[in-house]
Amino acid sequence: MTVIAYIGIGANLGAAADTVRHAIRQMATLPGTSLQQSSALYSSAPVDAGGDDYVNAVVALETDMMPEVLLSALQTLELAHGRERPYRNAPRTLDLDLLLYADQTIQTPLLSVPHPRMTQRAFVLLPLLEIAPDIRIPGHGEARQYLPAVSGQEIFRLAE
Ligand code: PH2
Ligand code: MG
Ligand code: MG
Repeated sequence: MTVIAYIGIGANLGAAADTVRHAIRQMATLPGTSLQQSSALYSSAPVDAGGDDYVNAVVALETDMMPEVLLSALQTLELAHGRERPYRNAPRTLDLDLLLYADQTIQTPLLSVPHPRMTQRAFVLLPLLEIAPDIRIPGHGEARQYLPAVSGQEIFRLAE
């Protein structure tokens, strides 16, 4: 059995756009997984964080991996790109967040799905709605209804 999982990608250290593109290609080759959709790349100032502007994107993966297994595969990719965690929301070479896993709500010490802050962040909502305009967020209803609340967050779609 496969499910659709949405992954939020972020980077603001090093060659961020190249890293995001590379990570998308790598996710497409994870076991039991195919890349279903991929948003454009977007640029925005750090939200609740410091450092350079971020490059963000969202992809839809079709996968047979269980959520914890997928999370661990994403963390392995982060580490392969030199991810360090010196303090909360520190600038990062690569951040891969499991936003949505099918229509499931998951609450464990390791994993919170839907991602708790995803409705408050333009850098998640815009790329997500680009590839899934009608998506619903379990416990929150239609994702698109949260757009007006984030319209003050400046975000740019990068050229291909
Ligand atoms: N990620 C954060 C904190 N702030 N800001 C932007 N623009 N993009 C991000 O991906 C981001 C952030 C923590 O993961
Ligand atoms: Mg994040
Ligand atoms: Mg993260």
